[in-house]
Amino acid sequence: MSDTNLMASAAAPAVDFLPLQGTDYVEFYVGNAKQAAHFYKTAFGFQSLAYSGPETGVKEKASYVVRQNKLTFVFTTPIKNCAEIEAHLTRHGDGVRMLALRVDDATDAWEQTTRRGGKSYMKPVKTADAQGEVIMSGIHTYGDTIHLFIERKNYKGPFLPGYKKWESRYNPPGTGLLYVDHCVGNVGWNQMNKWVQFYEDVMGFRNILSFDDTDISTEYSALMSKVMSNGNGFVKFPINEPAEGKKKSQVEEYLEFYNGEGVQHVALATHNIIETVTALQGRGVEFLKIPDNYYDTVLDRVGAIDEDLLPLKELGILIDRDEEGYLLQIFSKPVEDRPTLFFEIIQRKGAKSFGKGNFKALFEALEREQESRGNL
Ligand code: TYF
Ligand code: FE
Repeated sequence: MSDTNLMASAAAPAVDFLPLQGTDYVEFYVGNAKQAAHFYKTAFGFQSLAYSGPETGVKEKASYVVRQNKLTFVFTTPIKNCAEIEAHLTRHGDGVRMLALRVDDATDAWEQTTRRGGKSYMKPVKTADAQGEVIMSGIHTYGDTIHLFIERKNYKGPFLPGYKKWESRYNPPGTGLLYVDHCVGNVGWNQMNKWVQFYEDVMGFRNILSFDDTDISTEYSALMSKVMSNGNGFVKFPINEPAEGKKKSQVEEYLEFYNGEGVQHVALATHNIIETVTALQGRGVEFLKIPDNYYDTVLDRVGAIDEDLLPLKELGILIDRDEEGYLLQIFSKPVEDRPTLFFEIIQRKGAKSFGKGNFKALFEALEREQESRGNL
């Protein structure tokens, strides 16, 4: 990973055939949506937004929608005769099923992507209620993960037709989480370039950064990674694949326990990482522990920063710098019992990169966790 290449000038299609307005929502398939929604309200500071289930005429599944600023999470669980979700749960445990992207025209998004080889998950479908109409379509990506295209410009309801507003008397305060910065996919051995090609050809993304398998990967958790970005940079999908190293790759551990490819981490942006992580830790969110000596030399590497070093050290927040500025980031432990999905909290102060300078400290911390699970 000593060979990071900024490729801001990489050829992009002349016309963006898939204009994206950002991440609309992330939908998780879980074993118990009622409890998952409670956890994300309590621990992460989301607010109740909408609900769909038997009480709204949907018999086979229940979905709870929570929101914090521009972040919307949906937790869906099977109730009865719901083979698709049951199969997903049996195979993967709790995990991300849908990365839903906001578009102006979901019919065009589906036509553009399926014409270029995208495999359809859902043809454009219009749903409506008294609050207006929504058009949704979708295609498959890596593993069992789906990209939905959501056109909601003619909709005023709380979430989607079929959902009712979820009024709750339990409204814990927010933690300053703002929006999805990026979503990382773990793919199988030698599959990274196939998926890079998919994002380029089918979705019109370009490769803006690459981390390759060099000296560091022989000492620490080995992986290769390429960051894919859409035209306006609102949607960024790094793709990891495992690499041979001295020890079992963290990506390999994920693939084993998720039983295949899937979303590894979702990075959530904040404007004040010290306040956000203080709140999250106070509510029981667990983060990877970075050794204190990281902070002895970090300012020699990144130079002056606006924040005091002491709170960053106490919280375990990592710092990195690129040509355009710096960033602050921290990684949660896996949020379920399988060592699969985790969250990153990130505050960008100009930097557009992903924290390459922290990979050594981060991967050592990840390895200690892997070792504690007996999976190294
Ligand atoms: O998204 C990224 O690229 C960074 C770094 O398993 C990273 O957050 C890369 C691989 C990984 C964990 C973090
Ligand atoms: Fe990340």
